[in-house]
Amino acid sequence: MKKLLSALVLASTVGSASTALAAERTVIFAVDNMTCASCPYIVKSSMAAVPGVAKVAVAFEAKTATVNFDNGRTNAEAIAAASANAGHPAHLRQQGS
Ligand SMILES: [Cu+2]
Repeated sequence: MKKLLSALVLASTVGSASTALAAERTVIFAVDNMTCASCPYIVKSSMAAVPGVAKVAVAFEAKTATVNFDNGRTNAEAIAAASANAGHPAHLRQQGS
């Protein structure tokens, strides 16, 4: 678990530094099945594993995931599918710029 957490921290740090030139996009998903404290980590790691995803912030109480991604490399559907495959279907709630 410790290893997973540091990998996530590393992934978000590297991601946010490299998005300056990308067609960056932020969306908010409502995430299903957020039943325990481990769920945010599962959702975060599954979404962050999608190539093109730069940053994932999961809010356990709100049951939402805010995702930054490169619009040219992936899309909201692919990110939602990755979360669904991990047992947490995600529904697009809000589309940012
Ligand atoms: Cu859980």
